[in-house]
Amino acid sequence: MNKSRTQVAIIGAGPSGLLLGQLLHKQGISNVILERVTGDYVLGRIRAGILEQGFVNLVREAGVAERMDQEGHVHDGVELCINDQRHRIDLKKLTGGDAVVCYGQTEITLDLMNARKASGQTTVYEAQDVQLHDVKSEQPYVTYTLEGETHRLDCDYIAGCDGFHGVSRQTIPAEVRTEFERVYPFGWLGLLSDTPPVHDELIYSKTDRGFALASQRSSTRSRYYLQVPLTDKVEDWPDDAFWAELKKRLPASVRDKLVTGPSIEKSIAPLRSFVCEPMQYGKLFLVGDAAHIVPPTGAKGLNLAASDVATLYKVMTRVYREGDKDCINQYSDICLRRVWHGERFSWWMTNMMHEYDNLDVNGTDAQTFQRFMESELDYFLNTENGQRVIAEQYVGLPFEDLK
Ligand code: RFL
Ligand code: PHB
Repeated sequence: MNKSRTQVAIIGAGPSGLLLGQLLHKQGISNVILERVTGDYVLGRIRAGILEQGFVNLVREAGVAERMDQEGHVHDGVELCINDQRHRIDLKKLTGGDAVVCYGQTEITLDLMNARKASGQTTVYEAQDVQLHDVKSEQPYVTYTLEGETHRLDCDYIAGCDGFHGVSRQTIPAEVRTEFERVYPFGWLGLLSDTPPVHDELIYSKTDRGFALASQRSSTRSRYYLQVPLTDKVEDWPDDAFWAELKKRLPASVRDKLVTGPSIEKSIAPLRSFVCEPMQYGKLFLVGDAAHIVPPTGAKGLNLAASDVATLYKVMTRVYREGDKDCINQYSDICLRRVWHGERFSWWMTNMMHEYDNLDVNGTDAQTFQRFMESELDYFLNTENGQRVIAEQYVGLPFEDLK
């Protein structure tokens, strides 16, 4: 058995694991990342595009912001379009100066990977059968297999940054965990293409045919989504069919500006709200998608991961700098407070913006539910107070400090 030691073992080299690793490294806290797949595979997953200010600040603190600051686009506003009626939420004006940055998760991940390589820290890609041991004891450790050989990594703490399907959450005994879940009766079909975006800001569009989102990665790369039934497969949606349906769901005033082209990536993501409580058990901390999932409608997933990272980074810094281990107990409560705000906002946005067919929704028949949502939209889009509530949450609530 090959043995090694580090202060913090990080499971998963997604944005949570890589950002945490970089921040800890800056504080002189050693860490090793164990990742199940290859770096290229991680970079091939097309996901988030919208970063809150809190996320941006954290990337700057990690010293990895150069390209994001150069190439990211600041968006001062966002559009919600309801049956062809466009409403622009002026994020900057309504929040007193906040905005969001459009810069893809793929690019952030690449920047973090490069910074980690340059700093000489260890990342083990293709680590198989990762298992967490003795997480309730003073000597936790992780085992894994690499190229057929078993390895043991001893550590002080373990950060479970291994996403929704990872092993870390399962390590917390079922009787200690409470899981909250809502699975939605539809998915999002996403398409990435090297075509100029149809509009300079994001458009979330609700129509009788279903929801659509016009997003982007740069002035030459677009990302679009369509609400689709869960039974649909990517093969059911050749590019031409995607573009034709998207056109029908975009507001008439931008529809004709849509530039189409071959897809670079196309995939269907199911929509889910999920929270695991608590987020800490002994020496194990759950971070990001390992502990919680939101439907993408509010653009909150990656941003909630960032607030967990910020909290764990502060906890670890205090533990190693000041020897104060009591602050560990604050981790779960601080994270969960912000997580539930993000969960509620994403659930609410999803309810308001999607078509629910004839399914029974939250115990209400679809027709009645539809009226409730129309009334919500009428109030929140046509009053300044309502728009401010959306704006404040879209740009992200503040990060909470340790006591
Ligand atoms: P990740 O990105 O899932 O990374 C987890 C990593 O752990 C590895 N892993 C393991 N490693 C070792 N051993 C094991 N047993 C392992 N099991 C898993 C995995 O290979 C992976 O590399 O979680 P992380 O780092 O917490 O990051 C979370 C974000 O990826 C996620 O919240 C966002 O992408 C969600 N999301 C969005 N978030 C936003 O803030 N803004 C957005 O605009 C936004 N758009 C989206 C999204 C997610 C989407 N999909 C496909 C789910 C749009 C979409 C379509
Ligand atoms: C994206 O660009 O991928 C994106 C943007 C906003 C969302 C979800 C996804 O709400």
